[in-house]
Amino acid sequence: MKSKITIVGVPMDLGQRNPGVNMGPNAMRYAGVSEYLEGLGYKVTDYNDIEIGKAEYLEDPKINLRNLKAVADASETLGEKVDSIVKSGEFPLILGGDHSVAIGSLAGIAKNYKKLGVIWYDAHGDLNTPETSPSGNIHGMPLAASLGIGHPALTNVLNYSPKVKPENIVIIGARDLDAGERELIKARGIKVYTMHEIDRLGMTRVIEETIEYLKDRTDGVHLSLDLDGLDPADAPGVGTPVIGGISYRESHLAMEMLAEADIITSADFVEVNPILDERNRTAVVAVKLMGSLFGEKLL
Ligand code: HAR
Ligand code: MN
Ligand code: MN
Ligand code: MN
Repeated sequence: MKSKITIVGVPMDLGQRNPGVNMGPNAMRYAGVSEYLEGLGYKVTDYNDIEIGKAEYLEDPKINLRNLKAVADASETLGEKVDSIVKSGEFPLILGGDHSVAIGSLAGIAKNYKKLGVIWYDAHGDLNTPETSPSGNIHGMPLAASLGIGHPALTNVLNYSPKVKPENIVIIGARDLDAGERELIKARGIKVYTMHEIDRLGMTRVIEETIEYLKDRTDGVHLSLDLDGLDPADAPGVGTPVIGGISYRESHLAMEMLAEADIITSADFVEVNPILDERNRTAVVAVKLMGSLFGEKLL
């Protein structure tokens, strides 16, 4: 793991409809993210928040993409910032914001890796396109966009596409997939550990297999952790909770195993919504998971 971490806050709420997720970065700051990671021996710089445009009053009814321009613009800004962080030899730690922020994260990161791996820790696949999306919400589309599938304003951030190949992706925690997403997973052969596999194999084996799968075929691995991958009992402050999720203990173990394997080269933690939360618990959970990811030992 790199010894320097640069935090970028992305107060993005335009990829979905619940107010409050724009306050996610500050919720994680109040949960002590910088101090905690410094306590683990890292040099932490908080770049503060990138600027987000305004919601659109008039939507184009022909395209099923809410706030396309503002989301695409923020993705370009974030992509450039993240690219410069990677080029300075620092670990980019992006705090969301709704999951549409991963479009910009991956745009900046993937420029620096020929074979970037992605672990998508999420209740959802985020593999929708304007054609398949039931909501028009862009936070349901970032993984598809990063594969080069969807509207050009989202697939071509930083003027290249795709950011990641289907065989270099592992989705963990899926339990709410739309019909078009299931088709895409099958057609492209994306590796998915749904809750069914997590129950049957246990998180230990799921992460062992994930590491084994990604280790040799990739030259860097981005962890995109959507807090709704966890069960709402452990992470209630999210906009689209789905029961039957991954526990805090399992997630904590997953992060420790990834730390031990030392394969993660960048990360985003997204969908923390303090308005929907209970006493900032979900932000605290996010920060604790970051501690484990960055190698915290109990003894
Ligand atoms: N699949 C649904 C849609 O496209 C719900 C997506 C919810 N997405 C997130 N990110 N919270 O995982 O609208
Ligand atoms: Mn997501
Ligand atoms: Mn999700
Ligand atoms: Mn532990």
